[in-house]
Amino acid sequence: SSDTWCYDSQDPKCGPTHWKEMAPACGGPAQSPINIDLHLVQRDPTLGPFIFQGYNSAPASPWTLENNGHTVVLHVDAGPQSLLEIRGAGLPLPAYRTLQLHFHWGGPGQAGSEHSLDGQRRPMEMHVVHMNTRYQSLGEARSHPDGLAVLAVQLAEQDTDNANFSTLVSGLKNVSQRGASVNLTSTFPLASLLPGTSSLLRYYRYAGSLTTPGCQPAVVWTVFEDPVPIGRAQVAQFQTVPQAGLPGSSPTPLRENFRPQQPLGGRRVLASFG
Ligand code: 1SD
Ligand code: ZN
Repeated sequence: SSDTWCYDSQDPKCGPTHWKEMAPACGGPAQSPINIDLHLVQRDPTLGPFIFQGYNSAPASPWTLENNGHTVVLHVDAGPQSLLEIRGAGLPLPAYRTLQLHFHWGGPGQAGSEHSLDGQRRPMEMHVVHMNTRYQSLGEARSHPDGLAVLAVQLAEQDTDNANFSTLVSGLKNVSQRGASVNLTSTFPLASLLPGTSSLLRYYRYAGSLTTPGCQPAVVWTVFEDPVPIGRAQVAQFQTVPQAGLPGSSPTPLRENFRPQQPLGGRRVLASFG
């Protein structure tokens, strides 16, 4: 694809302040990401536990990792027969099918999460993207406020590697071109990348948008309270993934691929606990 947008706020043409010129919704209401001010969140006792379907088993064949020039995407969707779904947790009916997960990160010594809790940014954030099963396509889902559900997981840096990310991180060296994709060398359950799947999992909930153009206000956001650890060296591996480079030019690393935080406006952020 030939996307015309970028994350570089210094760029006179493609940076986040220009996104609304290409995609008007980026300048509209209910945008993401946001800071979650813990003093302003409201406990909602109707926000029950998630039901994770298929998250505890490894898939029959390995998933595919892709460099799309803006992030690395792990495609986990096996089509309408997919057994990966989420429901419950106050999500609109009937259920949401898991499509892909991808990451946002910073640069050396710089936090790259999109959401923050009381202003605390983390080194990385993982998004697990789901589509409401009542819609036939991603395009259709993007035009409805209940079209997508994204689970946002804060990744916290630790000294030692998190073995649950090893397969994915070792795939990064094989997606060194924009558009490159590779099958991972082994399988693992999606639950191994989450802060948990128990009924005690704490989360925040608000209505927002895609954090990339077209920025459609189509996302039921879940931000988990607990981070998942990732190794310092693993974070550094993400920061070596090359960005969209023109053939023949030396590629620059893809870094700081997070959108600036957006105004909350009149929105409420709900908490499943408290
Ligand atoms: O940035 C992603 C984008 O790549 C795509 O996955 C989209 C869903 O169609 O979601 C956004 S995000 O809001 O999850 N960052
Ligand atoms: Zn994202």
